[in-house]
Amino acid sequence: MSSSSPPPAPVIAVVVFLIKDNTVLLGRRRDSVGLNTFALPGGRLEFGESFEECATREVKEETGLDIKDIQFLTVTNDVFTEAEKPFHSVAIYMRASLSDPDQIPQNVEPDKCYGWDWYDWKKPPQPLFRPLETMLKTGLNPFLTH
Ligand code: 8DG
Ligand code: MG
Repeated sequence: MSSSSPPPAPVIAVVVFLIKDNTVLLGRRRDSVGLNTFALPGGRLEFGESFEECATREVKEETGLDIKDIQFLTVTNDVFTEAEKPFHSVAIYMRASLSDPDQIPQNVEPDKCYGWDWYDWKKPPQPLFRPLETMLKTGLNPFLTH
């Protein structure tokens, strides 16, 4: 970034702890930000959306799954200064469950993700996407409000 260009505006994203029994849905990122790290489904809030609408849309777009019982969990504020293009992201974390527990996740955006699977949140795969790792260290348990 040249010293004359203003920094990019912070991005607002909604990400979803999709819970099934004792497990949570994670996918390995295929993106320059957090390449190869495990992250939740989610993406940028679009104009006029509620957090619940954004959660529903992003989960559907990335995994093909339909969700229900969507609740607010927490919010995080991360600045990625070491990224190729530095950026600042505010993430709204929601939790949800599957509308139909027999539904199977699809890798709808294979250019952005290596695939989705269910993982035990007590033994999450490594490495986690850094903002998710930071959130985990706060001790918040997404299962408690279940
Ligand atoms: P979009 O263009 O489809 O709207 O966005 P995206 O391409 O799906 O964006 P993303 O990188 O998946 O998510 C947006 C931001 O959310 C991401 O850059 C940083 C923040 N974020 C967290 N934690 C997590 C997480 O666990 N998963 C995802 N996907 N994003 C997260 O802070
Ligand atoms: Mg995404």
